[in-house]
Amino acid sequence: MLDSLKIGIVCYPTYGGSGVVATELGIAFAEKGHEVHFISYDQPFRLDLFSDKVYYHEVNIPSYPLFEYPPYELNLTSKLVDVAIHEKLDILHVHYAIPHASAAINAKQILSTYGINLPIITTLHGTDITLLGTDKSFKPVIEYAINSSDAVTTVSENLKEITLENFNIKRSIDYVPNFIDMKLYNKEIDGNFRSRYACDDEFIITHISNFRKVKRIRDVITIFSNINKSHNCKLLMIGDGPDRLMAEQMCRKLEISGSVKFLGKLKLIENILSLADVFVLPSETESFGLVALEAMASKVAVISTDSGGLPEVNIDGHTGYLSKVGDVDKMSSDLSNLLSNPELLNTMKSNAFEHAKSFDLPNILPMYEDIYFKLCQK
Ligand code: GMT
Repeated sequence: MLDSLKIGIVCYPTYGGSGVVATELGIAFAEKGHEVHFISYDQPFRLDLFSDKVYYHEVNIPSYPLFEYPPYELNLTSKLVDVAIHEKLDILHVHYAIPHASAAINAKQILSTYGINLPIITTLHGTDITLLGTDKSFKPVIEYAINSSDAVTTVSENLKEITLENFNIKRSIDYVPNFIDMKLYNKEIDGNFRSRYACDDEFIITHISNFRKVKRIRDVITIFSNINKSHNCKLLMIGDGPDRLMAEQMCRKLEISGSVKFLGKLKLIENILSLADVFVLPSETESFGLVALEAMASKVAVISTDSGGLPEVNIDGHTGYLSKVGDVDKMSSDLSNLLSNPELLNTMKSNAFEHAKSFDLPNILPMYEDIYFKLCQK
């Protein structure tokens, strides 16, 4: 029986939860003695570990005048076949349906012509189902990739339900929640560091995302502007993306730029989260909301919408508050209520921390490991 595996991991390398989960998972497996091969078009942004158990294989995308659109999926497929053969992979774990799961299924079929059976586990993260999945031009590919994978997982119960509702799924789907490594959190607040962002008597509100439309950045600024009138506070905006300029312009127009700092893409978000009091996530949809969990692990209360899997992470009235998408008035009054009641805020902060512990890495890693070993023993 195998006791250590050679695991291929395919993920998006960019600033986003699926890449974070895939990277942290790979690092954790390497620490358990498995050999992990990351395959992507760029170094995953949280992968800065030097270890003899972790390898990174870059997918190169040559440009030919004939191709108006570079065929990334085919380059990825070829790379997967090459890595699987030469690194003797036991299993391939792909994060995100398009194009990763579909390239993996293609690679699996090619490998079968070499007499190699490579089990594929696909993890669905959200937008591949909730946004791309509703686009009819992708639906047959996503459906085929899900049905042809050897195991499929979703990061929330809600995402599992939505997948089963929207696609003709002919296989079982396992729910494996996202996780955080609690060891990285639970740090004492460094007063000197905090004073660079806010005065002692000011609260720190944060938001972290890739500033895409789905994150409703406008709502974050509106909520802050509403409460900034009556509370001493600063807003730290972490991340970058299409709506950043709009957000900066909105702050200038509302004359709150002095209280809002845009910090860009930060790698070690646990440092900045350790300074925060409340995290605001007014997303249109969120399959899980990993950043909310990261905030909770940092003892930060959460004001979020109730969309997708968020109620599985942020417990209404216990770790923070939930509101309907777009209800900035309720989100502003919930935030104001928290800032006006230090005792309530502290209770919610410690509830958030306690609830985050149930998503600690040692609780979740065995769920994936069990699936891996089951597939490899078949
Ligand atoms: O939310 C994003 O824009 C990034 C996206 C991704 O693919 O990385 O995040 C999705 O996966 C995360 C990890 O599983 C989840 O925590 C996010 O909720 C999910 N985003 C959406 O559903 C919008």
